[in-house]
Amino acid sequence: MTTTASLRESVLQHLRYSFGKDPEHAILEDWRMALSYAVRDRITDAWIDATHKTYEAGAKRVYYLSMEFLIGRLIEDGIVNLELVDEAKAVLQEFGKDYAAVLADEPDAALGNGGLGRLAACFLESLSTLGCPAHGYGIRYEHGLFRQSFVDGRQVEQPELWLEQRHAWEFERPEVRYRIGFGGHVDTRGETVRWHPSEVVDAEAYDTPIVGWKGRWANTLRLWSGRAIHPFDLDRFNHGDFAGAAQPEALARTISRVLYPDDTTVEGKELRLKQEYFLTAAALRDILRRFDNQFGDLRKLPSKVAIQLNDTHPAIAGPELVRVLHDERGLSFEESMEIAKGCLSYTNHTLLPEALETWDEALFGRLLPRHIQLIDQIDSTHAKQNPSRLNSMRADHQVKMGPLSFVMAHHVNGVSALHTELMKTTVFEELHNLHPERIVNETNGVTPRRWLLSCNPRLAGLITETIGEDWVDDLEQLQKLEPSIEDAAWLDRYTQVKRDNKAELSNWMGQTYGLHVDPEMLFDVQIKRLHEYKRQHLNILETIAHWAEIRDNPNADWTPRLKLFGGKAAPGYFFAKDIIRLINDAATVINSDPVTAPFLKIAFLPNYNVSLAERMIPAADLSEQISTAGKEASGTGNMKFALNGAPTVGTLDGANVEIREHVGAENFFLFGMTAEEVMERRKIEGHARKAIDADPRLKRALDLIREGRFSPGEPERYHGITSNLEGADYFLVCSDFTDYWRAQREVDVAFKDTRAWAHMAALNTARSGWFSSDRTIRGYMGDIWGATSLL
Ligand code: NBG
Repeated sequence: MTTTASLRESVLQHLRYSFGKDPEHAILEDWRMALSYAVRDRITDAWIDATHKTYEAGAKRVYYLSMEFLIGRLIEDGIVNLELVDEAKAVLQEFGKDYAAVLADEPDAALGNGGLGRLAACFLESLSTLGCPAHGYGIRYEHGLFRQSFVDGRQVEQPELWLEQRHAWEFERPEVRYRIGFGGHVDTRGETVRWHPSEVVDAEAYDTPIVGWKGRWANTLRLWSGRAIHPFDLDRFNHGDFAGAAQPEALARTISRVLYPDDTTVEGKELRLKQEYFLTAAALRDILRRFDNQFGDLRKLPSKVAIQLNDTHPAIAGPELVRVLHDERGLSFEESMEIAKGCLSYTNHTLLPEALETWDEALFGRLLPRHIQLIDQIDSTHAKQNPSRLNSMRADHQVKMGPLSFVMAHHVNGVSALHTELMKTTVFEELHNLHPERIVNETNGVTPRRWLLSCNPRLAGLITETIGEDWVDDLEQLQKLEPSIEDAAWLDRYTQVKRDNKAELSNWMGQTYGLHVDPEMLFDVQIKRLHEYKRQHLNILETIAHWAEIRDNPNADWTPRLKLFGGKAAPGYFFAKDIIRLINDAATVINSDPVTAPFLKIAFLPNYNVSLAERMIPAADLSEQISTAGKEASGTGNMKFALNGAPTVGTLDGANVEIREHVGAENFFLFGMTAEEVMERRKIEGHARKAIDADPRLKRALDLIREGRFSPGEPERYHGITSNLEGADYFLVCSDFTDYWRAQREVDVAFKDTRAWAHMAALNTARSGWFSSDRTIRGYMGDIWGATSLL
């Protein structure tokens, strides 16, 4: 039987026996589910095989603990990795179903905020592609990141209901349940210490197989869901208290109800801490159960188990593992600490001080009374071992999760070369000096399967035709494109790919938002979470200044540009929400200006998520990576753009530095201050004012905003923004404006020469191979985990 015929048979089987439909009555969702199940069956075979192989080899397993997995849709991942694209299209076509529509029917699982969560998802896919035995552990949030819409330009948040439609990818594991406790008291009898929690919930497992390239291997993403121990109180029910009877279940579920919509500060303090402990405790219980079944001797734990803490969110893993080994399994405290340290490693993802987790000791002690004792013991042990140490992880009535993670980890890594160096001189300066071998760098990467092969089939096709398909899991092979880039005919094909991608995006924007743009314009894209350090306001200021200049001189030879934005602001981050509204307001005014319309358009696409990124990135001409230097730990969007042939306009920040090194300085539009210059500039009194006085364009843009040009009838609407920029301007928007403007005008000139531009774009593709998450994961396996591939 051909592959198409067998896929067809299994789709029809599922339609009939899993969903009780025949093709005549199946709705779109039935087709999507049946196709997903047919694909899932094939993944499941690889998955079960991989599990057997791991057991047989007695291999070390990697456990990636993360509060976020921004996996997006999975159907295309499965189809592409199993190389079933043509077959799936053929089967659907036979029944008159549109492949793209079926794929788009899957809800986008937004179980993450941004970079950290998407990185975790790319890592899972690379771990499978490389055949490294691994589990991702996270929380099965019923509501992922909120859905964003705009009302009068303002962000409005609605709950995300990804589980409302049927979800094809998870296997419920009701038999895998762990009891997780909170609160209560600690009993000490001589050497024996016991924690007696006052509140308990069950963590129930849901497994999603994550398949790698060509289906050679699949690992597990295990997500925990909160369940009540006694879900239903019959007694209360019988006394007529119907709502109360169901209360235990409702309360238990609260723990896995929402993803906190903020990747820099922590809200809903107590519930968030509960979530962190819930995830971590359940994962450790599961890890130890698996270890006990296979190996038994706890001293071997570090040689069989590598646990990666994705940021400090699961930092409680240190004291929890010590608690289990010491209190429950009877090892000495010192040995427990050593074993825990042998298993744990920690990735830092940000230097923003407000994002480094600390917990009020009263709250912490109330919720985790045994853990706070253990943290004190860990801290004093560390202090004893390092008599010169000045800073404790327990100061100012706080528990500091950064230092705790550092002390309990055998390795600590940053996510780009610059960020790693800055870690050593800022947040972890003292600990780094005490343990100079502990910090290592693992520059982030992105999976080429999703971020090129599936999202950009035209470009992937041209690449494969030119150099064969080995690049898909060996991305550095893209270098082999370089000779072709010197061939004008090839370059024209490369340009045509981009043109087609742009036409597709602009058609889609037209159909979806009634937004009509000329695909010949330069597509200038900034998509990421809204944050002052990412400086979407620098971008809109430059746009406004540019608009004013076009109006002054409408007959000049302007390069037509579409400014595209996407991104969500944390609901409580009012400044960021104002920036969104300003961009939308500016779009309303500028897009309806007949004088400038041929040259400048602005669009902020709502509800930015993984699926939208997959649409936008292949169509981008220019990638905006304009953070204040020193603030963006790495960035991963920057890599996706470069790979898809969009040169960067950017600062020397995060992985931009390495992107520029790889693609070549001449293929990168650099501007702005360096991290060092930023620190110096901040010391200059009135730096913003000086910058404004020196640049009439900047002054004019700020004046237009302040005077209400974009908020007619309410000039004060953006005075929060203008006064911030004219005053403190902590993120140095004004100081970097002039150089940003210069870089943008260089972009204008460069874009006019279509061939030269294509040359630059294509070199970005050819030289981005290093930014594969396969390379990153190999780095973690070798430098940190001591794990090997079983393929
Ligand atoms: C983010 C950084 C990004 C980085 C990703 C992944 C958090 C807390 N940090 O620069 O801001 O690319 O992590 O490492 O989400």
